[in-house]
Amino acid sequence: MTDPVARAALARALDEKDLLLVYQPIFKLATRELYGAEALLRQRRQSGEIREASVITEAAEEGPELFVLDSWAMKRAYADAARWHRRGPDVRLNVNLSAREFQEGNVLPRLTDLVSGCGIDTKKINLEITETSYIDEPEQTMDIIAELKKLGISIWLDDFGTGHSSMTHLQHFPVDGMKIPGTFVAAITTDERCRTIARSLINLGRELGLEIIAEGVEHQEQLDLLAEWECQYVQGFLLGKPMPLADFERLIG
Ligand code: G
Ligand code: MN
Repeated sequence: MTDPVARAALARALDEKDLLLVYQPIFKLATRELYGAEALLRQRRQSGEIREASVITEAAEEGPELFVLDSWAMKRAYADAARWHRRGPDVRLNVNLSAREFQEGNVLPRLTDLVSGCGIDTKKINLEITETSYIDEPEQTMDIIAELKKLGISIWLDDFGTGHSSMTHLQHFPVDGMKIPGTFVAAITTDERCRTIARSLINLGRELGLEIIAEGVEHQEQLDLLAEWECQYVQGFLLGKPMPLADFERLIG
């Protein structure tokens, strides 16, 4: 871990429990029905202000704290989603998991413990693996993914196409879905190349039989293009911002 200030902030956040999750809704594009929500980590400042937790997550990314942080977020998200499911609505839960979890950190027993501890229906969990780092040890990763899938959990590639080895990941790992990054979606109406890239990614995902969520949808014109390309699911400020748990629970009724 390189930055001592960030590391201290992380230790304090884990200690003082000033972390929280917010939920951003994900919709079926064709019908505008709710599909699910992505759990996103936020930090509550002493002033009460809530902000993105990127300083903390970046600090955690390199050290052992990552596993503590991931476990904290998963435990909280699974407990929340188990409560939604007990009330009836069919809402998917997307949670983020660092690719590093597949190389070290015993993700399998930790995850098994977490899911059995809260009674969530594992078929409603989408694990998003961030694409930003190369997944080393493909064989080990493959075994873990196979076990996770046996538990009923779906595996998604987050920010697909921004990593160094996206196609290799698709080749080796039996993933269930891909997320088209907001950075691509942001330019689909203004940049010809970006439009081609995003449309091709959606076609690629469809031909591989994957589910697809386009992220970062902010404008109606973007939504219209994604609909024309038959992208299944959408997430973004146009449709719903990340919101506190209570607000999301009101949304699902
Ligand atoms: O890559 P990942 O899905 O983990 O990141 C999601 C992040 O993007 C969240 O922190 C969320 O607040 C942010 N976000 C969600 N929707 C939008 C959007 O429509 N526009 C922008 N700029 N950011 C978004
Ligand atoms: Mn994500």
